[in-house]
Amino acid sequence: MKRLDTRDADFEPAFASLLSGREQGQQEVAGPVTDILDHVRREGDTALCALTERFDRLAVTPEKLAFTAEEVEAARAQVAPALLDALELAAARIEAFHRAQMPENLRYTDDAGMTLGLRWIPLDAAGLYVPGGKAAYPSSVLMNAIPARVAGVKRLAMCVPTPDGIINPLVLAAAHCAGVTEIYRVGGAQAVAAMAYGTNTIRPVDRIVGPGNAYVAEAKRQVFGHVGIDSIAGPSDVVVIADSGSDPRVIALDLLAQAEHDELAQATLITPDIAFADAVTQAVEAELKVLTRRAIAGASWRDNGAVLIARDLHEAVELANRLAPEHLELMVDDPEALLPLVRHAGAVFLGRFCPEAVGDYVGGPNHVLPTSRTARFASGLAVFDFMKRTTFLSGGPDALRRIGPAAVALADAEGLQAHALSVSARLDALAQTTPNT
Ligand code: HSO
Ligand code: ZN
Repeated sequence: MKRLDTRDADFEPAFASLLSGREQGQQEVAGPVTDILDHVRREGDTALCALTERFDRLAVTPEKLAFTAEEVEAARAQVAPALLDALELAAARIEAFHRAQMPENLRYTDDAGMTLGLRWIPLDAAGLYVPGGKAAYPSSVLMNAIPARVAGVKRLAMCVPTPDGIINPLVLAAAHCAGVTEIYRVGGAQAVAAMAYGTNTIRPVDRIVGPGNAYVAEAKRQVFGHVGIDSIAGPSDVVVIADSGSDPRVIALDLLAQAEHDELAQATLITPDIAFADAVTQAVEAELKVLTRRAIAGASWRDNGAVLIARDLHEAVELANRLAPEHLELMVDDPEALLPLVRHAGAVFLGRFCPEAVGDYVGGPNHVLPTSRTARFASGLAVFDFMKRTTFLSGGPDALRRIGPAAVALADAEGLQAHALSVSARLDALAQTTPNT
């Protein structure tokens, strides 16, 4: 854990090195991923089955790639009713928030007489990647699938690896809850290839979303352009701004909630109170003795944790803006007063009773958020990610007379004669007729 104080003479260089450590690193897997993509492109389902046998140790035929409705039902039956209720509550709240953000179409007529607008149109098909193994979060299935449904995407395909044939039943229950019916037991770069290029069994989609390991991330990068992708997720991070009005143990748990995600996760406390910083640091150490994921959380805190002492809460927010965190907690008396000062954060959690973990599961806003300081220019997953805009322009003779000559002038200047003529030929035809103004 790094501890820095803005009053120290060497604060700036130390903070700069903290910032640069939080930019996204890349693993070198481009070559093997290209091979896998080519293999699936050439051989379709045969490649998918062979690669699934190789990487997931699962012998499977093309007919068995998809989960049947019975298999999904059987998985649901294994899940405790209280957990199904929790999924339903989460799903309903996520759906409500995403419905509320649906964008409006635009249409207006300007003073030249042109009617202009844009229409939001859902994608035809989206693909959702769900990791297997330790990173398989049922909550992320909801967070990725529900915005697509709300946006109006007609077809949603989901791929999830089943190493040794094992699937987390809660992942299938979450898919069911989010209305996903097309689910394949395929993972890794081969799943991304199938969704991007299509096979006999898995029809291609238009955009692929969802987190994955380095191979999945690289595969998404390589298919980008052929299909759309979401942002590539780096390690999860949180910045907690807190003062001594909070219980140090509670703040320590907020930091550890991030740290327990993985060793690379970054948890940062910013506080104006040195004694409080000490108390939180002690509480973190105490909790690290008892948490079940203490090995992961401990490594994360040791290697990537930070405590920053600021002069006051305003300076604390300024530091948070420079960190551009994925999550920002404002654990102070008047968080609303700080909110307008926040410029770079994926999601902000206001008040002592609103920890990030609420937003991770049941708040409503998406928990797929910009990592690795990309909150400087990126936003969390939303219905917009499953929609695109088509603009339209409509104008009659009068409008063409008003704005057409400028188009001709610009076309001439660009040396594009057909462009100029396409407008001027119409203007010439209009000149033969009497204007109806
Ligand atoms: N904090 C993670 C989301 C998550 N937490 C899933 C628990 N499950 C990234 O925002
Ligand atoms: Zn989390």
